[in-house]
Amino acid sequence: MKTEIEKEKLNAEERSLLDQRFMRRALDLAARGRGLTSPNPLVGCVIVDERGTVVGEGFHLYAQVKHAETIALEQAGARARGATCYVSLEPCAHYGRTPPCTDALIRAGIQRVVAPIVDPNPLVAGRGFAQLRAAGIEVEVGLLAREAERLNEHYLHYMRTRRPFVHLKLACSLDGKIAARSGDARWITGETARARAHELRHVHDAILIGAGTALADDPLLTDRSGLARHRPLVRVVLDEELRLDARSKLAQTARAVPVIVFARADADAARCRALEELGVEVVLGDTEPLAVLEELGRRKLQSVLIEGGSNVAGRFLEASLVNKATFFVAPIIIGAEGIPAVGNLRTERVMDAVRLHEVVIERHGDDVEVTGYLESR
Ligand code: AOF
Ligand code: ZN
Repeated sequence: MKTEIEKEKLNAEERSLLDQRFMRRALDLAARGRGLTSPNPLVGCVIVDERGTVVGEGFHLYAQVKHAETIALEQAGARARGATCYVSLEPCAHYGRTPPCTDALIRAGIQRVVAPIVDPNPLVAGRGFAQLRAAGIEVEVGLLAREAERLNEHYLHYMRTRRPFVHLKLACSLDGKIAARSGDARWITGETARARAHELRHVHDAILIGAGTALADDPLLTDRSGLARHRPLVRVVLDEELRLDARSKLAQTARAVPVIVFARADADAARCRALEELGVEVVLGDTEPLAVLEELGRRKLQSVLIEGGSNVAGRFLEASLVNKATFFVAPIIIGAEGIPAVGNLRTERVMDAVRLHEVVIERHGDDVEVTGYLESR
């Protein structure tokens, strides 16, 4: 026969397994908002009654305005009384586009709130949990925190730094070249890896390239994932000397999908006008990576996908402003005359090289995707 202590331990273990299951569900629900919530976070919510039955579920979509908690509470109705609320981010405590979720949870008679992380939004930042506790609700913070951090890495980084999260993506040969000597880069990787690259574009607010790449490839840089998105993918060109051609695909489509060009203050005024007439926004001034990111942050862009070329990749890496990197490596060898993936980083010793952490490796046909995180500012 089991002792009381053993029984209690078992109950606690069961409870923690259930907690994990429902929190995973909340995170999965939140992820359904991918591409559809920015500038707001991905949030999912599950309400579970005392018998362990799910009585309400919800996730946030920017266009629908309502927060995940409100949607789940509406579904639960009176069954929310005494229930546990699993939510993937600290509930909000402020009046924004909606009234505070904390008030709604308290009013509904929720007994316990389980959430992985604090919302760094200065309007919330711990106040949500504090209000719930003050109302006598049991609050547990920290379950699956790592997963919740990853899920909202763009939003969280932006809220903490007011700069977009930077993800560097490139496709290279086995010997680390992104193009042949002529500049030709079509196509380094196969179709599957390229489709995956569009999925990456889909989850970002902006995409950034250097003028060299813009001139060499004349890319369109649109999100062709085929999935709906809430905000247009803003296309950004780092173009010190304002070399972007008014006939380029980017300039010609600037009225349909925004294009921002960063150039030096002394850039040619006539070229500037020609681009602006096409709807391109030209920002003159500081073109250093940090200044560019701060400017994008002021426009509430929470994430930027850098797609090259070597110069831009090198400058952002050197400034420690890359948060995450994805290299698609194709089984081809271009040779020393090819264009290197990353410009000069002044690496003297191997131990000084930039290293990725928490690396994930995936295979797309014969191509390999290597993704990891970098130490950044
Ligand atoms: C969401 N969805 O499910 C939760 C959010 O402008 P508002 O009123 O929609 O407020 C946005 C803020 O609300 C957001 O930055 C975050 O701090 C908090 N929680 N937001 O969009 C949700 N729970
Ligand atoms: Zn809310």
